[in-house]
Amino acid sequence: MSATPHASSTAARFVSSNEIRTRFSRAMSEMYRKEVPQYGTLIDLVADVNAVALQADPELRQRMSKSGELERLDVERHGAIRVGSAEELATLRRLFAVMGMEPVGYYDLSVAGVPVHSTAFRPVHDEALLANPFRVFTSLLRLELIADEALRAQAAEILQRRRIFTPRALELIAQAERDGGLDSGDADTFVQQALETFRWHSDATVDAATYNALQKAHRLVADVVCFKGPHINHLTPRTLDIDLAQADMPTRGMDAKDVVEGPPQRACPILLRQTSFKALKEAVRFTDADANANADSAGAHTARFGEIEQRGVALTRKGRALYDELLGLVRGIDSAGSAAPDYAHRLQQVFTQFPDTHEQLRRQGLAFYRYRLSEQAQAQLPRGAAEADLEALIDKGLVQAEPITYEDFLPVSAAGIFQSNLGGEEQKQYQAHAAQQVFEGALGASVHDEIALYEASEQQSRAQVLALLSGVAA
Ligand code: OOG
Ligand code: NI
Repeated sequence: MSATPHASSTAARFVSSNEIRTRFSRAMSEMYRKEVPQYGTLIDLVADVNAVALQADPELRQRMSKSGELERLDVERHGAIRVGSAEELATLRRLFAVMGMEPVGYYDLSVAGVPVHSTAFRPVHDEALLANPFRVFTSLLRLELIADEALRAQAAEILQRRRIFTPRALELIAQAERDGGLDSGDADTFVQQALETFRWHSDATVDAATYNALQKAHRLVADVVCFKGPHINHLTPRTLDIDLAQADMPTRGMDAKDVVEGPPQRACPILLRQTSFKALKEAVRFTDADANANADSAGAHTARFGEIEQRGVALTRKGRALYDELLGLVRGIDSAGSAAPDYAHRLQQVFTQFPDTHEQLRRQGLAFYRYRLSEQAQAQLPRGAAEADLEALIDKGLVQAEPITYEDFLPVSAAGIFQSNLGGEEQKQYQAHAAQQVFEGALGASVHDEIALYEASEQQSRAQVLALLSGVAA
């Protein structure tokens, strides 16, 4: 792409995509706190838990302060939305691109009885993740999984009619694409306009009968189809102690989901652990509310909740295969999934088979690390003298390996979060089939392979360190 003279003369005035993402996530957080007051309570709880964790572990505080993480500890890590059509998904891709967020990963949730497939829009570069890691887990409804043909056609028709983006948001997306960015004023307008897409509307776009029929097909279908847009359904701050936060939720009046999703508590956290308070029942008004005052036209809908997460080291393909295998073993006991009464205990037991020191995780090629020169090496850089053997350099204390944080999601966990928040007990069964190409066709782009991103990060840091030590790089 060659920049037009116009674009290059205005480029200096553009704010960075990191800045737009930061403004957007802040605005989203404020909106959601107003919409769902219990989410504000969750934020307070997390702040208290994090303060306790930092106080108990001065080393952790120091490490986080040094890396710049402490400052951003209280910015939300992710949110989630669900859309209904290819066109909506493709436009979201363009909207998120303005904020430096690209589709990463493909998640097939039909395997877990949820008729969607998903990706996460997120920053992909290390500096951008550090600047603001905000990402949005985005699901596309799979209408083809609705068995009733007439209902499926009706849902498609309702979705075709709605417009989830404001005209001004669309203009600003096109402008950013054309010029290569937005200036500060336009960025503010963009954030404000983009926010409209994710706002809650208690007025449904359908009558009570239609809502009920779609709800019967799957509660998620009703959630996606019956409203003006893809309301943000949760936001997720980061906690430093998810078990403590989970235990505290009921004491603050929150109905916590039964189990923490993901791996068990460990000395070296891996991947992602998550839990949530269950979605609240909210009043909604159907289009026939007046005409039909005493029917169930003044209804209730369950969709919006609050979640917390704790992230650990990213796993290699080998590590991930071991994780999936062990998780499958625990969930397979009595085919109970996470519903078995002693689930947490069993999880802990089975995961004793997953090495739990960074040394082992790294040497066995189970997890990803970022290599850097140690302070000792920086002080007396032994250039030219180094061997290319990274392990020897680590043993000598010249190179340090830091865990690379997992920035993505887990399909089984995501399904657990969905299920506990749909407000129903019924389990649907779908013929599981991943359809990444279909999803990418709808998206209008391919998704990044998340593991390849971590591989590249690790590889780059390794090459950099070796180059520095052998005097190749300045
Ligand atoms: C998304 C649920 C998945 C996560 O953190 O795994 C998710 C949804 O409920 O729309 O956000
Ligand atoms: Ni989530």
